[in-house]
Parts: sequence; C-alpha cells; structure tokens
Amino acid sequence: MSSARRRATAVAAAASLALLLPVQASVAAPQAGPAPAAEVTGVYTVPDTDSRIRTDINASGAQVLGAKDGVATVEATTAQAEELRSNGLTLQAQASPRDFPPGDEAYHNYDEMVAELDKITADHPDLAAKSSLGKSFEGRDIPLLKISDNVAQDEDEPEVLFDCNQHAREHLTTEMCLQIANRLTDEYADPAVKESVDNREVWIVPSVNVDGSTYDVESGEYQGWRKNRQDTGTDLNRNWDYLWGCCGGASDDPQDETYRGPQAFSAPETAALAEFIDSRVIDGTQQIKSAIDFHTFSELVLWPFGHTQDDVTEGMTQQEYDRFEKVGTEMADSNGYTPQQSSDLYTTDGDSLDWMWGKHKILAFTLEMYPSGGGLDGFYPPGDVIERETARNNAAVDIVLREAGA
Ligand code: 0X9
Ligand code: CA
Ligand code: CA
Ligand code: ZN
Repeated sequence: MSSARRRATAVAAAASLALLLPVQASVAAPQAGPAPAAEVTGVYTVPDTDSRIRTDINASGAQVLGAKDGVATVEATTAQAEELRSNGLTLQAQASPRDFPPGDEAYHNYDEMVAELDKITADHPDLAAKSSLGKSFEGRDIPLLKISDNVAQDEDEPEVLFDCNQHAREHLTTEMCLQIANRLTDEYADPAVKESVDNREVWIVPSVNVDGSTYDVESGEYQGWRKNRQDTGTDLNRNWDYLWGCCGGASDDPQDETYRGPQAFSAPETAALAEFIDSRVIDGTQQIKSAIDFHTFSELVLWPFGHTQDDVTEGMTQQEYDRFEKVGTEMADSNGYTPQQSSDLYTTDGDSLDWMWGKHKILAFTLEMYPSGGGLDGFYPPGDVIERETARNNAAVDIVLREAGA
C-alpha cells in the first residue's frame, strides 16, 4: 500500500474514533506531553492468519503491514488492538515501534540516545555526567553531557561545545555526538585522548531537536522533517538572536522550511541551548572557546558569518576571519570536506554560528557531514556508514579541542 493511502486510512480511522469519543477527541490543543491514548499506534504480531482474516483486520481500520507463514504484522491503535482481541485474535505488541527501519537500526532514536548517555555515565562516572538543557516544545528533556576529568567540578579549563541534530532529519549528526562521547571516554587510556579530557571541559548535546527527530522516524516511514514541532515548525537554525531576520536569509512564512519563528528564541530548544551557553559566562568571561554544530549533508566545513558575504564586518576583524579560514581549512584537510565561509553556501540569518561568534566570540564551525551530494535520501544513509563517517571527523574534533586552548 502506498504511504499516502496508509496515512489517509489512519486519518479516517482517527476520525471515526473521534465520533465515538467526542469528549476525549476534542482535546487537540498543541500541548506538551504524550498524544491522547486513542491515537497511540502500535505494531503487533498476529499468528495464525489467512487472507480472509487479514482482510478482516484491514476492514477493522487496523493495517496489515505484511505476512509471512501466516504470521501477520499489524499496525493498530490501542482501541483497534482491543477490538481485534475481542474478536478472538492473538496480538503481541512489538518491542519498539518508534525505531528506525530495517537497515538503519544502528541509529539511536530518542530513548536509545538517552540510554546510551546513561551507559556512558555509568561506565565512566569520573569522566562523564548527564544533565538536561530543559524541555522541548513537546516536553522532552534535551540531554546535555559533560566530559572532563573531575567531571563534578567546574575547573578552570577551556570549554568546548559539540551540538548535533538542530535539524530533525539529520540523524547522522546525533551519531556523531554520541561517537565523540564514546571516544573521549572509552579511549581515555590513549595519552592524546587523556590530554584533551584532562585539560578541557567538553559539553555535548546529541540532539537539539528531540521532538523533530522523533517525529521523523516514529511512524516507521521517514518524514523528511527539518524543523521543530511547534505549530507548523520553526527552523531552529534560523531562530537565534543575532541579527535575527536581518538579511533575507530566513523565511517569515510559517509553512516554509526555513521559517524563523515569530521572534528570536521563540523555540524552546534554541532558547534552552542559548541559555546554557549564556550561563557559561563566568566573571564576565565566556568559558566555551570553540564549538562545532553538526549538520548533514554536503561535506563542508563552514565558518561565520552567514548573514553577509563580507569577510570583515561589524563583529569580525580580518585577523579573526583569517583564523577561522586557517583552522577551517586545516579541518577540511583532515576529513576531505570543502572549507568555505557559511554565506558562500547561501545567506542565512539567525543561525547558531552567527550568534555563537557574534555574541560570545566562540570559535564556532558548522560541519555538513556525509554524503557530498544527493536528494532527500542524502539525509538517510544506511546505518553501516555511521562508524566510518563519524571516525572521519576525529581529527577535526581534535583540532577544535586544541583551538579552545589557543
Ligand atoms: O541551512 C542550514 O541551516 C545549514 N545547512 S542544512 O542543509 N544542514 O540545513 C547551513 C547553515 C550554515 N550557515 C549558512 N550557510 N549561512
Ligand atoms: Ca576537568
Ligand atoms: Ca570551567
Ligand atoms: Zn542542518
């Protein structure tokens, strides 16, 4: 069945449920928290079916996704599942309906990402600590990991930020942040890693856009979603408060993919990350000295500014620009990406890089990861590229760790 038809059927089923349950169904406000129980969809295994039974299952409003040796895989709401059971069928809930599809299981969905962070802190309690930046629009915690020796203390060491997945569908970036966390802890015995971990305080945000990335995968079919999940969605990388909306590098149309939001930091996700970065100003000095904001795709190393084609402008001297170009080119030499000023790609306003540099003088880069080109499929490379394409950036990550002390 086409995905369009499957969606249409789901909508029709939801509508008939709404007729059955008018009171509950009227609670449709865009609020935080899980969806109402009537709309929870699960995937079930149903043994001993034949084509007649499977036809009946479809007629009930549930959907047969496939069948093998009489065992059907069925997508159903909680209410539909109950109805099928009352008609004598055996339904066994499948473990993880909100997961990546076959071939992409290696990617971490939200729950798996949280579990991975918990595992890292449990395995390395002296080196890693987890906290939260705050809540997303839908009420999920946005996890923050700190890595350093004496991790519980705020030591006087240059701080470095790695953030990933501002854009929902750029799932490879979440893997990048998790790989950084795993490498800096698992490989602590390596003298070069120990040197970095002992002399830096590293902050990692594996997924800024926790709602959007969940939405992108939870139906079992990729949605190609970019923005957060606030109303029609805000492009988080157009929502930052440095010359927000200044220069035609973002949209004021809520329907557009680069919608900047009604005002700067209207998105709880950008507001939470910005508030954290602001909080690292201690006695008037920003502790975070360098950063990478990971995106996909195009294999680029980008530096500020995005809002202007000029190299030198208010907030950027020639000397500062030259440093960005030098370090950015060194990173690109290490991973084979193409180095350029971010506005050479296209003009943006309200992106995180402009704010990090413009407001805080953080040496901040955007890395656009694998692949080098493609269409919508470029956001969904198979799980077996994760290891290679994250390790490819080890040297670039190390350069940014080094530069924090320069
Ligand atoms: O458009 C973006 O936000 C980034 N590219 S993506 O394909 N991942 O959406 C690039 C942001 C870097 N800034 C500029 N190009 N000005
Ligand atoms: Ca330390
Ligand atoms: Ca510190
Ligand atoms: Zn992006």
